[in-house]
Amino acid sequence: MNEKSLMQLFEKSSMEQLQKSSEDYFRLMAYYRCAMMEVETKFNVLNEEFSLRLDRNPINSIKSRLKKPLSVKEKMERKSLPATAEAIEETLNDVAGVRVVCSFLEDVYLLADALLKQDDVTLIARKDYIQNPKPNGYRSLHLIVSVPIFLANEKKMMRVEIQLRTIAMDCWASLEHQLKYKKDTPFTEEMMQELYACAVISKELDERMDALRKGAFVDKTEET
Ligand code: 0O2
Repeated sequence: MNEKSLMQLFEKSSMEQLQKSSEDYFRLMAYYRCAMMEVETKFNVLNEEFSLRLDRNPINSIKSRLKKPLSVKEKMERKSLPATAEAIEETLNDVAGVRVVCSFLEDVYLLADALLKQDDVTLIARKDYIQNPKPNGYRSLHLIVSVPIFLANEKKMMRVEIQLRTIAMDCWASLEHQLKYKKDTPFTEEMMQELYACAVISKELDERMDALRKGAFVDKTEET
C-alpha cells in the first residue's frame, strides 16, 4: 500500500469514526429528550390530580433543558474523561434537566414524594438545598432519578436531574445566575452579600406565603 492510499484509508476511517461518534451523540441526546418528556408528563399528571384535591395548581411552571454540547464537553474534560456517548451516559447525571416551579413550599415535597412513590422511578441521589441551603443562599430540592423510556425494540433507563423550587426560589436563582455570569462586570463581595440578603428575604416570603395558604385552602380529601 502506497502512502497516498494509506492516507485515503486513514481519512476515510477517521471520517467514518467521526460520523459514528456524532450519530451516537445525537441518538443519546434524543433519548435524554424522551426521558425529559416522560418526567414532564409525570408532573403534569400529578398537577392534574392535586389540582382537584387541593383546589389550586401546585405547579406554577415546568421547564426542561438539555445540557449544551459545549457544557457537556467541558464537564467531561474536568473529569478527564472522553466526551463519547458511552462515557457521557455513564458519568453525567444532569444532561437532561427538568425544573419544576411550585406554587408553595409544601408543594415541593408533596410533588417530590408523589413522584418517588411511582414504581418506575428510581431515586439515585437527593440533595435538599431547602433544608440545607448553599452558603450563597441557593435553595432548591434536587433529585437525580432514573426513568424508563420505551423505544421501538427496547426499554432504556435514563437519568434526569429534577430541580423543584418555589416561585421565590426560582426568581432568586434566575437573577443570581444572570448577575454571576454577566461578562462585562465583576461579581463583587458586596454583590454576594446583597444576594445572600435577598435569599433570606425570599425564604421569609416562602414561609409567609405558606402560612397564608394554610388559612386559605383545605385539602378536600381530609375534609371528611
Ligand atoms: P445549568 O446550566 O443550570 O445546568 P454536579 O452537577 O453534581 O457535578 P453539583 O454542584 O454537585 O455539580 O450539582 P448541584 O449542586 O446539585 O447543582 C447543579 C445545578 O443546580 C446547577 O447546574 C444549577 O442549575 C443549580 N445550582 C446549583 N447551585 C446554584 C447556585 O448557587 N445558583 C444558581 N443560580 N443555581 C445553582 P449547572 O450545571 O451549574 O448549570
